[in-house]
Amino acid sequence: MLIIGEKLSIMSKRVREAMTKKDKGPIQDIAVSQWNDGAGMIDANIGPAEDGGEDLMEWMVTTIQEAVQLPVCLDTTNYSAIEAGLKIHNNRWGKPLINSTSNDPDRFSMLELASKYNARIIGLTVGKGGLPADAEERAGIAAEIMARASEYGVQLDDLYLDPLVLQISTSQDHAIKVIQAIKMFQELNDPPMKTVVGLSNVSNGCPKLLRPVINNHFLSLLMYEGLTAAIADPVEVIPTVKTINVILGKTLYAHSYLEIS
Ligand code: THG
Repeated sequence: MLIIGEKLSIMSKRVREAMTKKDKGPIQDIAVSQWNDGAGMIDANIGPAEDGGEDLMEWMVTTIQEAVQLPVCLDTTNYSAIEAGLKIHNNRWGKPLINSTSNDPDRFSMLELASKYNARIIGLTVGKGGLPADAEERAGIAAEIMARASEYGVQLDDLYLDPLVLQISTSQDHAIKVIQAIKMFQELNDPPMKTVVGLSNVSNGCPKLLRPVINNHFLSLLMYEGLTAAIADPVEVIPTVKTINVILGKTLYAHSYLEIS
């Protein structure tokens, strides 16, 4: 299970201020703690970044990789900001992950970048219009994204399918459909397709005390269905990841299993 640290996000005030001031300290502190807590990749969510997106993503990737030996997930809709990040990404710690392409024609060109820079890429199973109604519709969109990835020269092994997690407080019926979609996506190819979710989306808008409870139980169900990766807070989810890996027989039980990385 790959945990992509979610905390370097424009949604956080501390991160937003550090990005504005180009203050490396807080960015590197957060990157290092996520690494120590078990993240295998760091999400750099700079928002739409319509002005100065290239400089900002270049600065984020450099700042993060000065502090941690991990690949970066480039999280923005800004094409040129993604390209700027890919150009300076240090692939020694693993291939970068473009976040994301989808069935929206405006996002097809992200596949061009994945092919050109030998990057991995997330395929969000949404189109330009409304959200898919059920798991079958998500799988249909996933198949279209897979076909398009192949046309652009992106290997299916580098594509991570994302069903798009919605908040349970307003879209309760979507949670079970996301779990079903994770199972269905894998069946679209042999070897199975890789999958990813933005885990904390599920508990957005819920009381602070409930959020980790909902996030962790949702993650358990998704792991049971074979989820490959989650954008999440590593300090919050790593005990669940380790425990589910023991229960599913992916790691050998030891009394000290929570302490073993
Ligand atoms: N799929 C893909 N990418 C994504 C998402 C997805 N990127 C963004 C998002 N969803 C995943 N990242 C986050 C990051 C933070 C939070 C939720 C999802 C979050 N943060 C708290 C908040 O805003 O209240 C705490 C912020 C803070 O540190 O103060 O909930 O689905 N492909």
